[in-house]
Amino acid sequence: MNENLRKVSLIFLRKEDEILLAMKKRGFGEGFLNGIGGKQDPGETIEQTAVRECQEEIDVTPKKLGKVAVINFFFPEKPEHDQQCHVYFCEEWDGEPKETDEMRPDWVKLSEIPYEKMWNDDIIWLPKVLSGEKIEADFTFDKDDEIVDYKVQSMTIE
Ligand code: 8OG
Repeated sequence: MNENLRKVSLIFLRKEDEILLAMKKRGFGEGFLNGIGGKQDPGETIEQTAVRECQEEIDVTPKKLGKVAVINFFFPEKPEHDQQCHVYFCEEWDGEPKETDEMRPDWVKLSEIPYEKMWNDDIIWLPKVLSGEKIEADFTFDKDDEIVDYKVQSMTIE
């Protein structure tokens, strides 16, 4: 695991055959549908980041998180975007997902996930974790955010 990368969190709420995706209204990934998350603040564990971001972005407090992936994103031409994303599924939470200035959440059927509206790496790894696999992955992007190289393997840590 690369300990030097900035860490970000990503949570997908799940219920029955649906997953919560949200349209990012501003910032990195604007316009994409995604789970809920963001950058780790100093002094936080990455799980604390995951909970705080969920509270801030959709007004929901996760009660239990299950880590399903750790993904390193590399942008050799924009190294300031390099980050390590810790991905969680959550099936128990307090509150109802609400739209905020950052995110517009919506429940989506697992069989109808609109990968064309998501980051272009998601179609490679998200189906694997949705089918129960835990993974570690590296993705490298070019200056136009196209994937130039990637590796996905079963999670060996945690
Ligand atoms: O705080 P900030 O807006 O930078 O957070 C970015 C969010 O986007 C964070 O939850 C991590 C997530 N994210 C990336 N890259 C990718 C990606 O390639 N796929 C998905 N699904 N999420 C990503 O930073």
